[in-house]
Amino acid sequence: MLPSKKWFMAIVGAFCGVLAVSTAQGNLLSDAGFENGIDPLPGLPPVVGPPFSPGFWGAELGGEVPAEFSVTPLAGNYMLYMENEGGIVTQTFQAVNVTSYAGMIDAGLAVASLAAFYNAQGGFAGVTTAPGLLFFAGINDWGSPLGSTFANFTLDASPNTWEPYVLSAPVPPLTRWIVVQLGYVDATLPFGTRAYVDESSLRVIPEPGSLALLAFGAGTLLLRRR
Ligand SMILES: [Ca+2]
Ligand SMILES: [Ca+2]
Ligand SMILES: [Ca+2]
Repeated sequence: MLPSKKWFMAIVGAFCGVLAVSTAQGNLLSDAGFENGIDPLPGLPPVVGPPFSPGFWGAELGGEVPAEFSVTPLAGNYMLYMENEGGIVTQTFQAVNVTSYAGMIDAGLAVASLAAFYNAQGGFAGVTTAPGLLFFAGINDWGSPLGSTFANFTLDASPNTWEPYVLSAPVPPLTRWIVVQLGYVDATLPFGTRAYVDESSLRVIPEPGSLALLAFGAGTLLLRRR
């Protein structure tokens, strides 16, 4: 038997409601647009500790600058730059306390979504960027992550375009801290040149399966109340 129209509308309405709530989750990153104009940024040790310190960016070799080298910030007046630090990946980190999401995380229903825009002066060959998410149970746990996920992508050759990137991963249960990595692969970043990031965000959202379940539950509840 097909569900009635009333049923259908109740489910659709509940789903839209849950979806609206989940997508309205705030950006958990501080200085997400790199508008503080700090150059150079502090190093990584103040961020990853131990203990973790939230609320600011730490960079191996980078800072927040206005337009330069034919690259203009995607938004606002400043953007993050990084330079080859002589290792494998040049990294910029921020530690985020996600304790307020503990219920959803420990139930295995949370997804972390990192988004940012990348750009460079162009002409680099091969994989150029390495965004990442690292998950930790405690404030002193830098050496023992619960899990991590990294991804790579390659920029276009134009300094006039900002390439969007989204990295999503399930948040391991017991996670209380997420360290965000914005990175550039050093092999593709010639010494003395700069590559950029702007408009970053980290959101912790219900995973799609749990959204559907929630919507179904809410829809059922709505019907029962009638
Ligand atoms: Ca900016
Ligand atoms: Ca490095
Ligand atoms: Ca570009």
